[in-house]
Order: sequence, then C-alpha cells, then structure tokens
Amino acid sequence: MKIMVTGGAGFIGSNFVHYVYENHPDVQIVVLDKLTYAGNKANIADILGDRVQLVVGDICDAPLVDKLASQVDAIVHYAAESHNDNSLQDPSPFLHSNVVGTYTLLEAARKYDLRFHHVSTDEVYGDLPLREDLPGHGEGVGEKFTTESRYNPSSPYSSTKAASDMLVHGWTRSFKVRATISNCSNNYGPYQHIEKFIPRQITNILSGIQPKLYGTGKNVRDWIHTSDHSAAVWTILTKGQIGETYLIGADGEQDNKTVLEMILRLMGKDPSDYEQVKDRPGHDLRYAIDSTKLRTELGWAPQYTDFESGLKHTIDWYANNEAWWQAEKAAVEAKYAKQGQ
Ligand code: NAD
Ligand code: TDX
Repeated sequence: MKIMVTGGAGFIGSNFVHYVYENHPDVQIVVLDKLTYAGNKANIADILGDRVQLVVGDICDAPLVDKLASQVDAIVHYAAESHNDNSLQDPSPFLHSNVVGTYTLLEAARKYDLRFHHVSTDEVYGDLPLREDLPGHGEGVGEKFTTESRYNPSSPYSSTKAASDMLVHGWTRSFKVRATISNCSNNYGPYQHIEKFIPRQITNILSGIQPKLYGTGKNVRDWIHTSDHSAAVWTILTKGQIGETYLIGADGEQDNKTVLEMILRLMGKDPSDYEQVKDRPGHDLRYAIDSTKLRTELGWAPQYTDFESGLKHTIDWYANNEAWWQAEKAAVEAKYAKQGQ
C-alpha cells in the first residue's frame, strides 16, 4: 500500500508518518507539505528515504495533487492552517488551505477512486457549557460531543474545518468517494509548534519568560497524546466504515489554569508564577469527546492515560530539543505581545 499524507511535516501529521513507518513496514508514504511556518522538514528528516518521500507543494495545486494521487492508494489529509489565534488576525490562508485544499484533494480522490481519510477537529461542534454550570456538574446526557452533535463552529479556523467536513460529506454521497472523517480533541506531545498553549508555556519557562494564561483559565480542553491520535487514524483508515465519522478522545478534560500550574510545578517553579493576559475573542469554553463508537466498533483505546506523565515527557522533549524551537521563539512572542497576549 502507498499512501499520501498531506501536512506530514507538521505536528500531528509527522507523528502519524513516524507511527506508520515504525508499525507498518509494508506501507510506502509520500508526504505532500507546503512547509508553511508550521511545517518543518526536520520533523521527518530521520526517516526520509526509500519508504518515505517528501514533496514540497501546496494541496491547492491541482496538477501536482493529480500527479501524486495517480501513484497512491489512499490519502490521509492532515494539511491545514491550524491555529485559532492566527485565524482571528487573518482568515484568508484558512479559506485557501482548509477549504480549497480539501476540495482539490477530494477531486483527485474521486478521479482515481482513492480511499480518503479526512482529519478534523472537535471544534466544528463549537463549545459545551462548563461542567460547573450544568445540573449535577454535567454527569448526565449531553455533557460531551458525539457524532450526533450539531455543527456550530466559533472561529474562522473551526468554521473552515467545518466547511471541509461538509465537502467530504458531499463528495461521499454524490460521487461515492470512499471517505471517513475523524474529529479529534486537543493534541499534545513533541514537535508541536510553540505558538500553541502547552509548548508556548514550556518554552516560555525555559526562556525565562512568564507563562501567559488567557483570561481566567477556566476554559477546558480534552487533551490526547498525539501518538494515540495516530493509532486512531490508522485504525479508522484500515477498519473504519466508509461514510462514517469517528470522534477521537482520551477522556483528558483539564482546565487551562490547572494545566499551566501542572507545567510550572513539573518544571520546579512556583505554580502561581504566570501572567493573566487578554482573553481570546469568542473563546470556546469547553470541549469534551465521547469516543465510545471508535472504542466499541473498531477496538481502539488510548495508551497515554496519565496526562501528567505525558506532559512530563513533553516538557523533557522541549528541554532536550532547544535547537528545534529556539530560533523562532522571539518572533512568536513578539507577535503575541502585539496582540496584548
Ligand atoms: P500544524 O499547523 O502543526 O501542521 C500543519 C501542516 O500542514 C504543516 O506542516 C503545514 O506546512 C502544512 N500545510 C498547511 N497548509 C498547507 C497547504 N496549503 N498545502 C500543503 N501543506 C500545508 O497542524 P497540526 O496541529 O499538526 O494539525 C494537523 C491537522 O489535525 C489539521 O487538519 C488540524 O485541523 C487537525 N487537528 C489538530 C488538532 C490539534 O490539537 N492540533 C486537534 C484535532 C485536529
Ligand atoms: O498562550 C496561550 N494561553 C492560553 O491560555 C495560548 C496560546 C492558548 N491559551 C488557551 C486557549 C485555549 O483555551 O489554551 C487553550 C489551548 O489553546 P491552543 O493551543 O491555541 O488550542 P485550541 O485553540 O484549543 O485548538 C487546538 O485544538 C483543536 C488546535 O490548535 C486546533 O488545531 C485543534 O483543532
């Protein structure tokens, strides 16, 4: 089997490429990645060779996508503009990559009758009320997202991801593209860009900068280790039912303040040594995934069930790989400073 992995030089995509390389030696991989600010050839440099090729290009480049699609059996589609804060500054690249890019890939999948897996996010469902505001502290029905939840995106990022999911639905039904969709919760782990919450705070502390918490930090994210996400995507690609959507999550709900305090403590700092900064406009309150369908129908289960130990490994990785992030740190922080964050 030969697969095209779009966005395979980004955080989650490169983790998936490593996962397949290590666990499925019969699979050939061609990574199509534009190497935007978020893509980094170094993420997969150690495995480039006979089995893993990198093609630097845009998923909106139809002739290039057509040529590559004619040589593979499946497309696993990760490439996207992925950061909410950036989408609030300039939505246009989000429309280009997330919507036009997905359309371009679907057309190629249709032409060559390829298996297509679309990697999406829980953010397409909008947000949930905080548990403290729910009767019985949210232990009842409706406390988590399921595949029945209504699409209700909040930001330019999540609305373009929602649009891309809808394109997959349309192409599956009308053109019989053999597609599946997964909507995953917040990933953490090595190789995540330092603009994102967890790596930003770890690298702040390593750089002697005070960590930055948006608003009060009561917003809840449902954290999953990126390796568990990779295993889930492989399971869906190989065992999932065509036309189905699977939600991926590891029951990892934590509020941002708790996560930040945990990072500070694990790094030997005073847990209250952070700064509260301007909140994100339209900031989603809580995400939570019900992954029962994936677990019971396809037999997937997460391996990283202890968030604190996963976080400890992630802190160690950033501490041991300063060369990977150091050059970008000042520019990332300057951009946030301009936004009052
Ligand atoms: P990332 O920003 O780290 O990486 C995105 C990659 O896509 C980069 O390598 C970039 O160069 C590439 N890319 C962007 N636009 C492209 C284009 N037009 N053509 C070719 N390549 C392009 O993102 P990530 O956090 O690894 O997310 C990957 C996917 O997973 C996205 O689709 C995202 O919506 C989804 N997702 C992310 C999370 C999360 O917590 N980060 C959770 C659920 C779903
Ligand atoms: O400095 C910060 N301080 C802070 O409090 C940053 C960068 C973020 N935050 C908050 C905002 C969020 O509530 O932390 C939370 C996590 O923020 P991000 O890392 O930006 O992630 P989020 O907006 O939740 O989206 C992520 O998960 C879903 C990914 O970036 C998306 O690509 C994915 O779809």
